[in-house]
Amino acid sequence: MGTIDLRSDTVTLPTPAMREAVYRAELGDDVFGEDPTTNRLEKMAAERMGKEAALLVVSGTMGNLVCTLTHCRRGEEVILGDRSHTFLYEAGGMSTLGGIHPHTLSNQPDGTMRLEDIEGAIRGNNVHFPRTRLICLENTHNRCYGSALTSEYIGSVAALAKEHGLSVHLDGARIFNAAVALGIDVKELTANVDSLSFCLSKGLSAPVGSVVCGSSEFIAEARRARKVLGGGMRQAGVIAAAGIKALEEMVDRLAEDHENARRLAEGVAGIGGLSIEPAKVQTNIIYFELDEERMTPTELVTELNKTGVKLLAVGPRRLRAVTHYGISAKDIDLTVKALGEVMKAA
Ligand code: TLP
Repeated sequence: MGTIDLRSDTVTLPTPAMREAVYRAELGDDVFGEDPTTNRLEKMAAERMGKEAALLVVSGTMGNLVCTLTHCRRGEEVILGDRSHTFLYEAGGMSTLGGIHPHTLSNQPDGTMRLEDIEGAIRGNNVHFPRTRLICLENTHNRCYGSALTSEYIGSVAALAKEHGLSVHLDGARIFNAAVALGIDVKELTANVDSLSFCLSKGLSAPVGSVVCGSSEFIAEARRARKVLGGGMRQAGVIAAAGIKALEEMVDRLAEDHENARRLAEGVAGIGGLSIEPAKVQTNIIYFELDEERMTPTELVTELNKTGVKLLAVGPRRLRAVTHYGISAKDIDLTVKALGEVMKAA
């Protein structure tokens, strides 16, 4: 059997339609605003998200950083979850490059932060304190089981932010997974945030790229922040062309990934020594625990690799699997079989 790579949806390869679109893309210099394909993608993304404007960036990490740098000045503070990607996995960019102070609050298992915790974290006007400027949310929430934040929750956070003169940024790396899982238009999830970043290169399978969306004024400033980070790209249409196909052709099929994630969770639940709550699986990310001490997650991953199945060990007892374009129901069944055999042999 070939490799079944469940480490991340970032491993997805461009579709034949994307390769064709890249080949045929009309190009120009995007720093002069003259790349027609990038302009088309940005217009399309802004419309899709219900925002005035959009900006193509290299990665989700750059998207979140560009937005944070645009919202905040040095010494200002961002409220965000302690399990958020921005806090855990973006190399501390906001403080390294922006002098911006992260204020973390507990993420609940469903990826939310309690409204009362957020309200309690907003600083008063006191010379001892940094100034609170921004609240960041993540949807779907990677470390919180790929859970989807609802539009009602996002609306409540945005109302709180407004009351206190703060802005809201959404790390929507997998925002389309959330919209598909909730069965709603993605605009309902973005309507109340001031900025968002979403990824073309995860479940949507484009090779590179994320898009930042917001007001025209915000995006004009974000374009400067992107330039500061060295992210002004020239014939960026080679990236944007695949992104256009991603938006046109790859969104609705995410439901299949969610179905496969549930199938995998149910399979894992039936294997002795592994535990998971399949009911928690809402989108394409599953986490499960290795209960027994006879093996570490890293050892399990190594053994499983020998069968052609790749997973990620993400904690002292925890593993992660992510379904995506290129993973079929049959691959899931093979994975469950391989996992069962490795656990039995251990
Ligand atoms: N997540 C990656 C790893 O970095 C963990 C993954 O495999 O899931 N926001 C969220 C919610 C993300 O999950 C990621 C990537 C990013 C931002 C960053 O995107 P990139 O990798 O494009 O910088």
